[in-house]
Formats: sequence, structure tokens, C-alpha cells
Amino acid sequence: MRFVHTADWQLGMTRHFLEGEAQPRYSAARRDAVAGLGVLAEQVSADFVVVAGDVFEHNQLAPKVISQSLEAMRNISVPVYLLPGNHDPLDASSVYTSALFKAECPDNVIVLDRDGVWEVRPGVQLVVAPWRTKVPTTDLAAAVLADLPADGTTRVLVAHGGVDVLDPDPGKPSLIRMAALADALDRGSVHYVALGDKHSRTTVGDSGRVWYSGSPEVTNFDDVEADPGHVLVVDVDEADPAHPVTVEARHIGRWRFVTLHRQVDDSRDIADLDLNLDLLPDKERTVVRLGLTGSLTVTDRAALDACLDKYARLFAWLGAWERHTSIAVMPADGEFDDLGIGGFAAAAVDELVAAARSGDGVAAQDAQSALGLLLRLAGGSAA
Ligand SMILES: [Mn+2]
Repeated sequence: MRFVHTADWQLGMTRHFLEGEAQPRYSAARRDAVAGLGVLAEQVSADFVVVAGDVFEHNQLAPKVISQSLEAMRNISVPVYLLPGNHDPLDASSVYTSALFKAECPDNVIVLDRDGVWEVRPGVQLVVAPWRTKVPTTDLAAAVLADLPADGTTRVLVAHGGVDVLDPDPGKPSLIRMAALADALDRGSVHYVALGDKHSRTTVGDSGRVWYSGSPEVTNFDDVEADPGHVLVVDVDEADPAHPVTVEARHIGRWRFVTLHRQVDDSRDIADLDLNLDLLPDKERTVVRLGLTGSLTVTDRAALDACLDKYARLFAWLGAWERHTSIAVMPADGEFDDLGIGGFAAAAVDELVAAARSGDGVAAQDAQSALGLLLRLAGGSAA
């Protein structure tokens, strides 16, 4: 038996920093990832696709998002099982019970809206634990695993949320307890655990049978999501009584969110940064967050700004990670000698240099900005 395990599509999600045409392109890429699963499912002859929660970003979606999402799922020719997660729980306002969803839901899409066992075909079952509220007060997975027999049926548990061994938090009663999963696997009452919630591909424990697939398209920076962009192709050997599993990750994501930390103290460092940015492929599908620290002359600061302006036009987004960015700007001796000005203007420049060097908070910053602008307008080496 072979199926595709995916999760955390979070369709309808927006990223606040994406502006203009980047946001619709990103949304379209995430729908395309879903539609692309049809091709993958066919390639690997998967029997079905299971989405382990957070199919949608939330329950209050624009009608267009619901229609387009269902259309993408229609392109997957095999059954697609959707588990409601913490973002899209089966509460009174659930997207899954909305009139539009019900009217347009394709025949191959099945919402796992009932706890417990769902038969995929004789001998193969899903055991599911849908979220009914955003804050469950129990371990939903443990509840559906209790009393499940080991009777030779091939079973896949489909659940959503954190596992206690990865996110120990005694104040969170909804955490999935690894002991309950391990017990069910040891007994042979389930053979694979398809989890959702972590957007990074992650295996839990050492059985090789418990996985978070991660999100098929990146949703956050690399410090939060180390390994997004995958779906898992899972094989369960039904002929072998132990039902061994094989899990193969397929990378299908096309966007990247990367963080670069750089020390910039002179023009060489800026040239290096420029080269690094230049070499990043697929700029229109790449989001770059920069953590820059260092101390620059006014000329070099202007060169850095010009470099960042250039790449901000090329990447889907490029900007500073404020928390990790701190650049001091200090006018160097003789930096403004070649402007070809004298008299009143030269005296004003001297005053600005003195203010910039004073380090006196806002006034110093304003002076540094004014000097940088002056160099750029004067067409100095920086520009
Ligand atoms: Mn979640």
C-alpha cells in the first residue's frame, strides 16, 4: 500500500512582507504545489493522499480561496483525505461545513470529520483525530488509539499537533503523547503515524514510522523551518505481518525563505555580500532576510544601500532582520574633501560630519543619512 503524506497546506495564508505581485505569486505557488500532487500521486502510483491537518489557514476564508483550493484538489486523481487541524478546526464556523465548501467539494475529497476508524479499502484503515476546537483539552490521538486491536488490518494514524517528546509543555493537555503512539505501534494496531503541525520535515522517535511531513511550500524563515518543501511517499508492506514501512521524501517546494548573517565593515564585505546575493538562484521566488552588523564609512553605507536597493527589486522580498541588524556609520577623515564645494556648503558639511561623529542619537543618525544622500547625489564612488 502506497500513499502520499502531506500536511500544513495552510491555504489562504498571506505573508505580511510580500508586496505587490509577490503575494499572489506566492499564493498561487502554494496552490500549484497542491495541484502538483496529482502528478506525483500518478507517478508513484499512490492509492491516496492524506493531509494531516491545517489544510486551510483559518476558517474565515474568502470564497475565492475556497473555490481555488478545491479546484487544485480536484486535479489530484486519487482520494484526498483532509484532517481538520488547529487552524481549521471543526467548530461552528468551520470551512468544511460552509455551504460553498459543500457545494464545490470534488468527489475525490473526503473530510475526516468523525473520530476513529475510516476504511480506505478492505484491510486498510485510517485512524483519525480531527480537531473540533482550537484548544483541545485532551490528547486526541491517544483517545482514538485506545482499544484498537492488532488484527492484521493495515492502519495509519492521522493526527495533528505537537508531540510531548519534541515540545514538552505540561500546560498543554492537547500534546500528543509519544508513549501512546509507541504502544500502538508496538502492539501492531497501527503501522504509520502521519502527523501535521510542524512545517519542517521531522521524524519522531526511532521507529521510522512517525513523521511530520512538513509544509509542501515554505511558510517561514529557516530559523523556524529548517526543512520545508517536502511531501512523503509512504509504503506499507501489507504482505509482511510486521507491515514494515518505507518513507521517501520528495522535495516539491519552489520558494525559499533564507536568512543571511554578515559582518560588513568595508567595501570588500559589501562586494562579498553583493556576490552572495547575485549567486542566489530563482530570485523571484526567494525571500531574503539580512542580519547585518558592522561599522561603515558614509561612502560604504551608501554603497550598501545601493546594493540592497538593487536586490530588493529582484527578490520576492529582501530586507533587514531588525533584531539582528546593527550598522554604525562613521564619517572617515577626508571622505568629503572631493565634493568640489567650498564656503557655506563646505562649512555645512563639516557641521554634519561633526554631528554624525557625535553619536548623539537621532541627530547623529540624521546627519549620517544626510551625508549619505549628499554622496549619492554628488555621484561619488558610492553610487
Ligand atoms: Mn497546526
